[in-house]
Amino acid sequence: MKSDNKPSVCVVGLGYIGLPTAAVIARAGCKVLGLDVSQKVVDTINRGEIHIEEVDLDGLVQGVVARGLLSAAIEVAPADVFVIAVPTPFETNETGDHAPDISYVLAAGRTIAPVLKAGDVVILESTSPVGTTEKMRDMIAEMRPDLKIPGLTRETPDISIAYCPERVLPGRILEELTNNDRSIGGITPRCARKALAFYKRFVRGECVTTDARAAEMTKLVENAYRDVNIAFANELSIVADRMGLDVWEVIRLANRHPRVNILSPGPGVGGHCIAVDPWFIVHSAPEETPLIRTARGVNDGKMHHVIAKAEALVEAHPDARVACLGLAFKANIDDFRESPARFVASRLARKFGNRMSVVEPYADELPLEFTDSGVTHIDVDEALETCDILIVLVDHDVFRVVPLAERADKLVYDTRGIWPDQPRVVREESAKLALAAG
Ligand code: SAJ
Repeated sequence: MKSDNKPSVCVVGLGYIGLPTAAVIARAGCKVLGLDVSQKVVDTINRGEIHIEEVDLDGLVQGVVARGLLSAAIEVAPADVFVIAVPTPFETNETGDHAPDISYVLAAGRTIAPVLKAGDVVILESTSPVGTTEKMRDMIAEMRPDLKIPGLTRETPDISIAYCPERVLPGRILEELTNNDRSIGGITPRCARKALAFYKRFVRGECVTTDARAAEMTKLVENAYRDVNIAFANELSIVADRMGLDVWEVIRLANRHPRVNILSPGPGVGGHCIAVDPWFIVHSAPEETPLIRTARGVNDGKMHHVIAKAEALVEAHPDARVACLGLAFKANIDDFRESPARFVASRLARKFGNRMSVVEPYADELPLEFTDSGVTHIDVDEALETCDILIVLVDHDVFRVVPLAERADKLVYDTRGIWPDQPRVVREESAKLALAAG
């Protein structure tokens, strides 16, 4: 370690988590090398620019690159601390089983193993199935028989290995990286202590130490908790529709109970975490997870439910122009990956392309699947002027603030409940009546 006591850091993977993490560590004064497999990403960052959208990240990266604290490369170099933030996707096989793919984590381990030296700390941040940190440890042990490895030696190990998941919300990453509490799971208690000392340099939230397996499970549990609770809200929305009730009103009232906090229904659950991580638990304990598995099914099923309902509505109004509001996976962000809104809109586009438009203020152009569909990309003003049916798929603030006067005469299918005062709103069974009347 250098004399100023600030460790040099290597962050492996410069994506949605890795790049902000690298920038925040650099801001704390550590010299950071970011590794990425893409030369384009490396060049962009070395110019002080960024390849992802995140609030305030551009200015921060520009600053730390200009001060020489952050640089990017393809090739690994020695460092005191290694932080691995690579993707852990899942694969769906023919039987519908979702198996986690930890090959990127293991590849990252293989990349850094040759440059590890005594005193180094290796931290895995990627969301991972329980046992992944130990697998990475075993691989490093195999490649570096010269090093004493934690959990595999009776002596003081040469290196420390820990699992420390991030807990950040896209759109608030920089703030949450610094302020949220963190679980720090060491392969041994000593590893946890070493990792904690590192996080204390840039995390203001509380850092709670535990073992690696508990920390891995904690991360999965947090997202499964949310998935199950959103599934409850989504199921309620379908039940309420069938009974001719306004689900938003019911939830608002129920949430006045001091111990009830129902989440919001929507067109399904998107993003790269909440719809993915529960499968990691199901895969590890298939017999013991009927609730978590069912919740996934309910949330995915909600997308198809919304498609069917929107199709019925549009088909019943053959002369109407239709606008789908939003493609992002949630409000006020420009992330369209794994988005239920995008899935619903693209399905509708296949059927109604020529009389359909999409409003997505966070996109410069529509995604590829809309090419040749006939769908036009318009702004909210044009949608209000030219469309008769509005299908609200994302609760962007720019949609939320549209006053009643500008939409009172529209037929609205509001999957996010952003316009409680809307008179001509389409509900489940009552939809048929509204359609008949409309
Ligand atoms: N959603 C609903 N109803 C709700 C809340 C969310 O339908 O009441 C939908 C959203 O529209 C979106 C999806 O769920 O499609 C997920 O959105 P989100 O904002 O709940 O979560 P993410 O995926 O952006 O981030 C989550 C966070 N986890 C938790 O809140 C437990 C974040 O803290 C994690 O760091 C992140 O996953 C991750 O990386 O794991």
